[in-house]
Amino acid sequence: MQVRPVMACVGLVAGTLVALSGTPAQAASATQYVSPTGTTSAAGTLAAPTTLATAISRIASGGTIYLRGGTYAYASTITIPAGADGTSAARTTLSAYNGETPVLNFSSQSESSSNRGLQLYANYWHLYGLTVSHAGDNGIYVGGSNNVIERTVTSYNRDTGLQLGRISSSTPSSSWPSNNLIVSSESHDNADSDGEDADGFAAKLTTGTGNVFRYDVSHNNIDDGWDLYTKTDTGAIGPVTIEYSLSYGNGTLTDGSQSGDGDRNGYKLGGDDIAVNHVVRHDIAYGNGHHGFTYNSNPGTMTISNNVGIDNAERNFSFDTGTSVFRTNTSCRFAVSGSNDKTVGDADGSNQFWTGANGARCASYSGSLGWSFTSGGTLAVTFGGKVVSP
Ligand SMILES: [Ca+2]
Ligand SMILES: [Ca+2]
Ligand SMILES: [Ca+2]
Repeated sequence: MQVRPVMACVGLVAGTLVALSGTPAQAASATQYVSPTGTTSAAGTLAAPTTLATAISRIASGGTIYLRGGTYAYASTITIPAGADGTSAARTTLSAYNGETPVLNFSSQSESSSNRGLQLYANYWHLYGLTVSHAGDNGIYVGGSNNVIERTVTSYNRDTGLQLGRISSSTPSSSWPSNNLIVSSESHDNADSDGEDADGFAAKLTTGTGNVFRYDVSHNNIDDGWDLYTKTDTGAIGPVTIEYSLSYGNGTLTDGSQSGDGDRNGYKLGGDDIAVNHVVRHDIAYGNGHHGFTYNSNPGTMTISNNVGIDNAERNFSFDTGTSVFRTNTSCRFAVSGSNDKTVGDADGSNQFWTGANGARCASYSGSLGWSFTSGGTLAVTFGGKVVSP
């Protein structure tokens, strides 16, 4: 059992635990259990579960916090603080217990940029199986590095569902969140009242290198499915990889409502004419309200390969400038006329872009869309009931 050197309420002085505030002195714990009816004074065992905030303050580096199923009604942001790090050998885990479904519901928050749901500011954590909904801003905000975010659902938040970005305006670019993996996760129906900011997933504005999205699904958010916006004020973000993922129906919420101010792209890959060499491969953009995949003024050398765009409202692939490399992409239209693709850069004959007719590969992408996560966590997308492997 390890004791973290500095914690919110407990200090270790000359080998003796002392309470620095009203909380009883307690060594960092390897395992904590949390339930919707848990209390701050409980031991955090399965029989006597505690609260999430208390468990976060107690857990040892490399330990595990288990969340029982049910709805947790929170009015205040839950933060996993900077410095409360796991290690590369043993991440600290915050996980749903035994296949149960914990839902962190922040619906009592007002819409405000200071009202995020769960903030992960530490490094080397593993979040697993949580749903975070109805926060006044982002559902999950990741400011730390080397984290794994797995099997999460972020929905009905009043800004982007899951966003990566710096912890504060004084965080140097060398400490922007890096090497995070978001895997087998879903983000949907996130919408701000202005209808222009809430994306499903975003690594934008102030993010470092090595962040990866894999086997993720973003749908029916009011703005974009993914947003990798970067701006001159703060400088280029690091290259992001998005792979084996699905973005559909963005720009229209599940209840059918839309915003005139939403950007409505499946994958929005840039901003402010800044070059960042993102890697976008084996992804599907289906029925989004504007472009499927768009450079959005990124003039860099992106890797755009093995993607499929289907029935997006404007272009399936929209890359007006740059030196991106396009290989084995497929663009199809069945029900939405849209516009011809534009792919400035290195696009060879392996692609089947849409310039008025479907190529042979489109036969695999007709019929209604379905998807599920496999038991192993990969994403299975079907068209007309048949699994596709872009
Ligand atoms: Ca906001
Ligand atoms: Ca927008
Ligand atoms: Ca956006």
